[in-house]
Amino acid sequence: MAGKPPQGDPVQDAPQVAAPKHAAAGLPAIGHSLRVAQQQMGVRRTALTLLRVNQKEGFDCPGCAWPEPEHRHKAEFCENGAKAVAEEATLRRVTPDFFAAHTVADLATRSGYWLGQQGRLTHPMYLAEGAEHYAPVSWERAFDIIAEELTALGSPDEALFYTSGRTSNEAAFLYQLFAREYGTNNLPDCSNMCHESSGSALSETIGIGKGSVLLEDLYKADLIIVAGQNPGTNHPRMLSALEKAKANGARIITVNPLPEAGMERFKNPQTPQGMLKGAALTDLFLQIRIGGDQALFRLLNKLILETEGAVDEAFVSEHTHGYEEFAQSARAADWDETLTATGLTRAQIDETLRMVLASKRTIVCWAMGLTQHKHSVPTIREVVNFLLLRGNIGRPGAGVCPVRGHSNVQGDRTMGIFERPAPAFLDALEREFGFAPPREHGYDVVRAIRAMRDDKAKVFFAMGGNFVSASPDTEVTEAAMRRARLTVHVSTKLNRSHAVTGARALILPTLGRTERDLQGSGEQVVTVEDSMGMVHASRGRLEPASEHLLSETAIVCRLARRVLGDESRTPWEEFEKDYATVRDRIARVVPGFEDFNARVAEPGGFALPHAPRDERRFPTATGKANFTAAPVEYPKLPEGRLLLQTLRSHDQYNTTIYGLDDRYRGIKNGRRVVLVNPEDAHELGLADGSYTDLVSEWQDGVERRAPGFRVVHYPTARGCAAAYYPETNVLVPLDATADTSNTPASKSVVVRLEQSAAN
Ligand SMILES: Nc1nc2c(c(=O)[nH]1)N[C@H]1C(S)=C(S)[C@@H](COP(=O)(O)OP(=O)(O)OC[C@H]3O[C@@H](n4cnc5c(=O)[nH]c(N)nc54)[C@H](O)[C@@H]3O)O[C@H]1N2
Ligand SMILES: Nc1nc2c(c(=O)[nH]1)N[C@H]1C(S)=C(S)[C@@H](COP(=O)(O)OP(=O)(O)OC[C@H]3O[C@@H](n4cnc5c(=O)[nH]c(N)nc54)[C@H](O)[C@@H]3O)O[C@H]1N2
Ligand SMILES: [Mo]
Repeated sequence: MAGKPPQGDPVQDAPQVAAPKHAAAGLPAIGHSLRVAQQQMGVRRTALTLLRVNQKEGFDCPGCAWPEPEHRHKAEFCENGAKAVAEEATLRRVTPDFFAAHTVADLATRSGYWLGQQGRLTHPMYLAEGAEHYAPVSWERAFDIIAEELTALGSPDEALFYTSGRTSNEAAFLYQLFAREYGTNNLPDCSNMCHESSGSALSETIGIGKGSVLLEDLYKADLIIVAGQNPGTNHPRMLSALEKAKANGARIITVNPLPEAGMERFKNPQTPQGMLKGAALTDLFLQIRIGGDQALFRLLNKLILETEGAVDEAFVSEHTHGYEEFAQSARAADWDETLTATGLTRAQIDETLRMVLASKRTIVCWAMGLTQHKHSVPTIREVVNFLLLRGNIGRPGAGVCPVRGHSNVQGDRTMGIFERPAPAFLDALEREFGFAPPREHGYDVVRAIRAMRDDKAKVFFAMGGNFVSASPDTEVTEAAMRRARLTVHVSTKLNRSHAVTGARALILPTLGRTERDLQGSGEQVVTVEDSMGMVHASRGRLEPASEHLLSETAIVCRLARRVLGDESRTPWEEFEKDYATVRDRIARVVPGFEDFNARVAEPGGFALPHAPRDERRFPTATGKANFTAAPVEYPKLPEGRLLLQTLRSHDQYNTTIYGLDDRYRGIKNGRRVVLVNPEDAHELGLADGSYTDLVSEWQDGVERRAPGFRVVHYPTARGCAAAYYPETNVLVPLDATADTSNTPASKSVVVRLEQSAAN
């Protein structure tokens, strides 16, 4: 029953294109996921594993951060959740023999797809300085090597501790504790590339960087605006929630440069009715130009201000600050400029306004389409202005809903994975653990890359993720990584970051969510926090992929003991033995986790407090919810250029490529495609099916080129183009980031399309 071996590499990238679909999920989704799962796991394991996803006694799906509904179907089924599980529970293995057969140089020529398809890592592996192959190494020796390099540094700030968002609360808490006891706040994380703009905008305006709605709120809303998000692929379980909201009378506006199948029609695989016909989700589709959202919300705000009785005066006067200045800027919004920025019509905006005014309870959901632009923070602040105006925060059925990506990315932040920790958090650590944590801010992702490039950081340690492929400006990032003395990756699967290394490198293989975690005190559970601030337990059931794996928690504890030695008074050994003792400490350090062990033992877990949601209290500098005013920005393109967004296909999880299809968009068997509006393509002389290079233009004058993309005529907004990440990360300049949040502007890359030399 072993999984089928992967295909050879180079992967044949030969895209075939058909018309895009207008509905998501349904029977094809089930068939598709079962096929992928059985290739990886065989039939029996597929059945056993998929039944445990997101059940109260099971493990948290390692897919997205969408919350679990109260009444779960037998299997809270989701095609892409099933694929995420299959990738982890695969029966394929990457053993020391594999590394003996492949040099690191060879691995660096392979596609990310091929690397990931090789299976689970089984042994700690070490690449010695000057060596061509990774060789097996004992855990003790691995920790010695890390300790040697960390001790040799001129300052703890020359080390970087990256985190990807699958790490459990327990492991994350200990990891940041270790980094700070060692002496640095250099804790960059995937959030820096993801929802950092949401965190920045929300902390400043409502006083907490998290969403203010629970799942029940969606069911109570009159109007849900989904802006810059493709839930059909990236948060498929959200479609069931939207379906239920609609059944309860909600209306839905979708704001997106692309018509995404999931938002058009959802065929719920849990119900017979859904299977056959499905439910239309979107009532109004606003096909916006990339980066036009701030202008759109600004004009809506002006129109609300101009409508008699539309503003919730009582809420504004009691709970907000900065109204006058904001209102002045909103009144200056210009129709013509907005129509240019958004590409929308007057009629569409009038219709939007009617729906907005008809709603007493409005929610705005968003994801990467709003967060990865230069002006993302002011854009999200404008969304907050929009909601504050009509009192849509802190009442049932209303609020802000940034939909997170990685399954525990929100929890990791709550646990202190942050390069700019709040002083109160550090004070609590100091009280609890009796050491003086560093106070100076650390590096985020972009600054970490610069630090390696400039030889200011020399040890790179990653708790999960695939840093070189996920980060912008691939060539710059890879060159920076190669300058490091030591790169270490705690990983489940092989990826490109294992092949682009510092002088020395380590791969530390770890348990996944689906696997049994046995420690001194017995079987352990871990905890996670979803996108709506619900904390619950996750218990793995499968036998670990190899007997040589350590849990992330155990890796941190052993590393900390080895590096910090007797200087640390933290009971690392006890923590490793019994994760409940870690939760006791979290309960004393992180607000909202009081009585953590008891509360997380309850089926379904508990909700973290959220002052704006729970009591309309806004813990900001002014003590109120802050209206903000900023100039309207939107991308302005030079003649003959397009604005490229880099996004996900249906067959990938970030840099993990499940397959070469993007079913809903009608693309098969290839990823090097660029979607272009047919009229733009006509003007630029780009025939459908022709091949082009994408060349990014940025003020530094450096030419960044991604060669050989098949042109697909596609109904995206005018002036816009789309292509997949991570193949296009080479085009995103390191310095092209969002103001304030410093998130790479991966959704607005100015490109010109040049005929490919090869064709
Ligand atoms: N299966 C699967 N699930 C995932 C992931 C995955 O890779 N695969 N990744 C996880 C992670 S880490 C994250 S962060 C989320 C990502 O979830 P999404 O944010 O849905 O992911 P993207 O593919 O980046 O899609 C961005 C969407 O925004 C739209 N968009 C782009 N620019 C603009 C704009 O300027 N304005 C507006 N209004 N819309 C715009 C795009 O057309 C697209 O629909 O998903 C998580 N879940
Ligand atoms: N151009 C462009 N770039 C982007 C984005 C974009 O939209 N466009 N999106 C950005 C976003 S939103 C994000 S979140 C980042 C993602 O950045 P990362 O989180 O760094 O990348 P992933 O691809 O999610 O990481 C995959 C790797 O994680 C490891 N892994 C999986 N599960 C586990 C586990 O349980 N434990 C451990 N230790 N390791 C595990 C596996 O080895 C796998 O190869 O990328 C960002 N980069
Ligand atoms: Mo993300």
